[in-house]
Amino acid sequence: MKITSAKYLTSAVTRDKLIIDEIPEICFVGRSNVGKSSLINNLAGIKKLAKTSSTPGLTKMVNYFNINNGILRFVDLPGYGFAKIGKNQLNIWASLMGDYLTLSYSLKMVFVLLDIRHLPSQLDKMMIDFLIKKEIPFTIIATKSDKLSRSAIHKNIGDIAKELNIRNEMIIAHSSETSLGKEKILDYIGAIIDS
Ligand SMILES: Nc1nc2c(ncn2[C@@H]2O[C@H](COP(=O)(O)OP(=O)(O)OP(=O)(O)O)[C@@H](O)[C@H]2O)c(=O)[nH]1
Ligand SMILES: [Mg+2]
Repeated sequence: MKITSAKYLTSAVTRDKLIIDEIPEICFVGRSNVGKSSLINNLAGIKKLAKTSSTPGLTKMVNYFNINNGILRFVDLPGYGFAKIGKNQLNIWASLMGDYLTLSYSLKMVFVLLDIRHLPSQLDKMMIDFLIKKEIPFTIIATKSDKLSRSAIHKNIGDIAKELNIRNEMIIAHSSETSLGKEKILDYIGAIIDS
């Protein structure tokens, strides 16, 4: 698919502010700093649509973006594994995330982002287990692929797949710097919302 327009819609910090309607949603999860907001900007072709930062923990809310005049929404979820947040904040994060993932019935796909240079962490695995348990469809996006050579990309995808017990084809390599994988992800999203 082609993204012809992308606009920030709104943010939710509490459960009652979540959007519950029939518009298809694609959401992006992963640890802080993994590149969720950068991926959204890269797919939309707009540099500052979602705020990015080299300081982890920037996205604290559920941020909604209207794609192609309302036929689809992208949802940027707050990152996990940010060391500096307290237990209280962690609980708030977990309950907002749980509410979003269980209440959004028009959620079509969760993109779970992993840094291609590292094996999935305990928190990544917990997130994936949660999605499997709730039968929420997900696909892995291996981010920051510009940091590796082509052969290393291939090798690391194999290692991540093995660690998660999934097929290599369930992982898409991406780079927000070079746009590697961008068209593949957009075509994939197109197929998801058409089906
Ligand atoms: N080299 C490279 N850097 C990237 C890529 N994607 C993101 N980054 C950098 O990684 C940092 C974090 O990116 P964000 O997109 O803000 O990450 P996030 O997952 O939204 O982080 P939180 O909002 O804190 O959860 C920024 O400094 C980005 O420039 C990529 O594909 N390649
Ligand atoms: Mg972000």
